Amino acid sequence: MRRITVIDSHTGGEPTRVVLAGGPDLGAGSLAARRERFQREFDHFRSAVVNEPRGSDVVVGALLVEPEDRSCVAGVIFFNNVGYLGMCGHGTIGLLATLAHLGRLGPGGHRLETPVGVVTATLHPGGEVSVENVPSFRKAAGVVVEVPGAGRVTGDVAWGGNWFFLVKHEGVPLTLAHVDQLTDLAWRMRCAVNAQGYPEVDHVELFGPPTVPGAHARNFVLCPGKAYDRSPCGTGTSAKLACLAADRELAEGEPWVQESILGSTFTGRYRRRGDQIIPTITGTAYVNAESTQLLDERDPFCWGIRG
Ligand code: PYC
Repeated sequence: MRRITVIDSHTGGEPTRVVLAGGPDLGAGSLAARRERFQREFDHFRSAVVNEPRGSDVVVGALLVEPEDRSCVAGVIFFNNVGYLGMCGHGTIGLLATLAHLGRLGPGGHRLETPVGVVTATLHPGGEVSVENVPSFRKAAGVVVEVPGAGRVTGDVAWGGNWFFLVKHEGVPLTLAHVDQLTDLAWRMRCAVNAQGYPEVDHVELFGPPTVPGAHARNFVLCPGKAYDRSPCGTGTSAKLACLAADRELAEGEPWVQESILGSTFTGRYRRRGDQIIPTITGTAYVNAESTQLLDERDPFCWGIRG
C-alpha cells in the first residue's frame, strides 16, 4: 500500500491539497523542467491525488519540491483535474496557511519557486497571506471573437501566472444558480479565442458589478478542466490588474477588491515594472483536513478517474 500525506485547505472556498510526503522524485533542475517530468512520467500521481474517488474536479494539488533557487523556502508545482498550472494564487495562500499550521514557517515574507518564476508570500500575524506574484501583463486588448450562440464577444488576453481571456459580462447573472450556463458560455469563449490565434488561453474570466460592500467587481472564472474557481482567482485577479493598469483605470498601490462567484474576496494591488506590473494579492485560507491517502494497486481506480 502506497501512502501519500496531504493537508487540505480552502481559500475563499477554493480547495488546495498540499502533498507533503509520498510524491514522485522529480530529480533536480528548474521547476519548469520538473513540471514537464511530472507530466511525462508521473501524471497518474496527479490524477490519484486530485481526481475522484479521492478528490474532485475542483481540487488544486500542490507538490512541494526542493527549490533550485536556494533563496526560496520551497518549490511548488500546482496541478488540477486535467493538468498543470503555471502559478496559483489561491493555492499559494493555502500553501502558506498549511506550512504555518505545521509550524514550518511564521509571519513574514517567504520566497517560493514555481515553474513560472519566484513569488514572495507574506504571512501576516492575523493569518492573512499576501502573494507578490510573477510579473503580469496584457498581451492583447479588445480581441473580438465570434462565439457560437452568443455572437461577437470582446475581451482582453492577459498573463497573471496563467493565461486569461477577460470579458466584461452582461446577460446571465454571475450567481451560483447560473454556473452551468456560465460554464457552457465561458467554455465556448475559450474555444473561440483559442481558434482565433490565442491557443495559450486556459482560463476565462467573466466580470461584472460587485455585490459585496467594498468590492470593485465580481467574477466567474472557468479553469482548464471546466471547474469554476470558487475563489476570486489569484492569477485571474493579477491578469485583471494588468488590464486595469494598462487602461490607467487603477493607480499603482490602490486596492482592487475582487469578489468571487461565492462572494469571497481578494484584495489586489500592483506596482509598475516597465511595461509589466507586479501584482500582490491578499486573502485568507483555512486548513480543514490532515490525511493520508492510500493507494492500493488492486483498486481499479487507484490512480483516479481520468476524463
Ligand atoms: O487562484 O490563481 C488562482 C487559481 C488558478 C486556478 C484556480 N485558482
